[in-house]
Amino acid sequence: MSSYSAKDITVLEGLDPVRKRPGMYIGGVGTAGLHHLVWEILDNAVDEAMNGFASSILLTLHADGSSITVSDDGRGIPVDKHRSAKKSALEVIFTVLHAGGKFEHGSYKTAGGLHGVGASVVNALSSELRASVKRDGALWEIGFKRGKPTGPLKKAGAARGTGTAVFFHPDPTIFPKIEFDPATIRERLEVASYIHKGVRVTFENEVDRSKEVFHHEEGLSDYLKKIVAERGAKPVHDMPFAQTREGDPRLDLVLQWTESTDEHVRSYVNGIPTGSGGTHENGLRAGLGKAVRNYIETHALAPKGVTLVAEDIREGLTGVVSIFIQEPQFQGQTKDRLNNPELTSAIDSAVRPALEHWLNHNRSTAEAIVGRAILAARAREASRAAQAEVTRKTATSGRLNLPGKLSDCTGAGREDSELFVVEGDSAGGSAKQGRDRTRQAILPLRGKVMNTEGLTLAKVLENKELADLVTALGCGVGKGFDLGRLRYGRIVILADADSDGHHIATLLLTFFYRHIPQLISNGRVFLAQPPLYRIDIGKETHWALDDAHRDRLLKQHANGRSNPEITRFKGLGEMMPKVLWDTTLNPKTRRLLRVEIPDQIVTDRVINELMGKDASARFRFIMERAEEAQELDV
Ligand code: 28G
Repeated sequence: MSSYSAKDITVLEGLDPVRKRPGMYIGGVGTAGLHHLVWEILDNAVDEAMNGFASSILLTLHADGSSITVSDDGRGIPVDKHRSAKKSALEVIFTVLHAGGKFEHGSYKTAGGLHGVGASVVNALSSELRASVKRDGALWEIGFKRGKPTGPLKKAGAARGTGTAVFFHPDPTIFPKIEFDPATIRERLEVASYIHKGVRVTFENEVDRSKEVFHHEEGLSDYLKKIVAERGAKPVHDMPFAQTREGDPRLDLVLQWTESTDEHVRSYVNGIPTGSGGTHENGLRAGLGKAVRNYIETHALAPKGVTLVAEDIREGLTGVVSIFIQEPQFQGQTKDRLNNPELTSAIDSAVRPALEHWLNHNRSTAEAIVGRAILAARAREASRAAQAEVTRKTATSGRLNLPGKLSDCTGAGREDSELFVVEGDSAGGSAKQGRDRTRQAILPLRGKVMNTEGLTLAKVLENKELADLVTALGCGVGKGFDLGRLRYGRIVILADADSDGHHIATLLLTFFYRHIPQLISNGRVFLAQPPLYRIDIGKETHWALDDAHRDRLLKQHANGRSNPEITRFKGLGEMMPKVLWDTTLNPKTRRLLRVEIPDQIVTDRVINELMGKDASARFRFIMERAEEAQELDV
């Protein structure tokens, strides 16, 4: 028996473990896991560009919406035979799992934690994958099915230039739903073109036959311009602060203060968005705060009568920070928060002196920034006084202040209680009679809900329906939001199953998303699913959510003896309270959809773009994203 150490076993492995436990490698087999496959292949192409060997990357989403080709014009994966193995380097890269081994020394991996094992993981989880390489004047090809080669590496002809192309189709026996999201892919490609300046990144979408090229010579500075313009924010100084630092951590940072009242800094680690921040963002905030404070102190600019808090200094701040590190540790449910403790002080001490130096050399800009912070502090003090006044009024009049049309629940603690926001009085009536009054409250909306996209909070609250909703919720809005004061555990939107109902649901969701996003991110907003059809077959009754569901039920339950009787509900209002309870309200039998925001930036853009367009497209967008929560038993 030959002797080998444990190290040899763990370094090289076949792909069976990947197929057995895909979640260990890509986080799960849902939508996020599916897209992880794309990022892994894309990252390899980006690495080749980052190391200076490729200048163009092309990603094609094929017409089926479920297969992808990525190509780059880099050196091409080596095709020569491995010394020890009988396989080519190319085949090794796609069939051997490099478990935890440091793959390529001296160059950063862009992937979050896979260390270049990406290609083999994608191959293992693909029903089909084809790799082709142009190198040394020839085109080389090899194909795989579920990670196993379907034949040897073959020379397929002559070729000019060099590069790698990878086609793959995820395995339907592993992924329950294989449908790539063009908006998500597009966003990732665009961001890559900013983070890796000069690289030409093309997105070819064969589903809608569109094509976009992303190419930015100025990198993050171009990205910042775009974000500032997109948000309609007015800068308070012309030249943004820009800092680049090579080494470990490699840092790329741009900052600009604007008149906007919120703070908007996007962060990336090894090209991966960290939407929930983490230690790098903490370091940035610390360094930035100290730099501005030092400047204020050195130049005796401290205001009288107010004290600046950290948030005042960052109000209106818009920026992008991209770092590259060797061993990123991601945490959180969606793995979008960085948790490398050493990064906080590393970023802090890199940013502070550079920003302080910049402030001291751009005195008028520095004064504009300080002036902006002082203004923020004064506004904060003024609004706190106003808020205190409102709170006092609410406290003295107590529940009398609740909207008259709210049918509140009578018992149950907050976590067990639910607020159903219902369109129209007659639907509200059915819901009021059908509900469990101890734990379910009903708020009927009478007038039309307004489209709040792009409106200020003050304008929004002029709308009676939304103002009533805010009062019923109790948690406040905008900066005055306080989850602790929320009066219900869940907020459920109950709208008709038709296109008008979808429209209203979308308007309500836009309001939540833009003005009380914390309710969504805390997982408290849901969509009820009232049936659209009642189907009676013999003694059995079934409920269908939509046309497709109706057709499926008819097929499933057709028995040849009795003719199915189908009733289409015109609206919730004509549903008997008992029926509404059985199908939609009863926690034991209903199914709620939890509204989620998997990707803040993509959601932001799509809501913004779709708000001017037809409601059904918007509703589809939201439903597609809500679907994943269907399994949750709520
Ligand atoms: C199109 C989709 C994704 C890639 C390359 C190029 C090389 C490479 C890739 O080598 C193996 C291990 C360390 C050298 C490297 C070519 C050196 C010389 C490469 C990609 C060999 C990996 N010539 N391009 N891998 N290394 N593009 N795009 O995957 O020792 S992967």
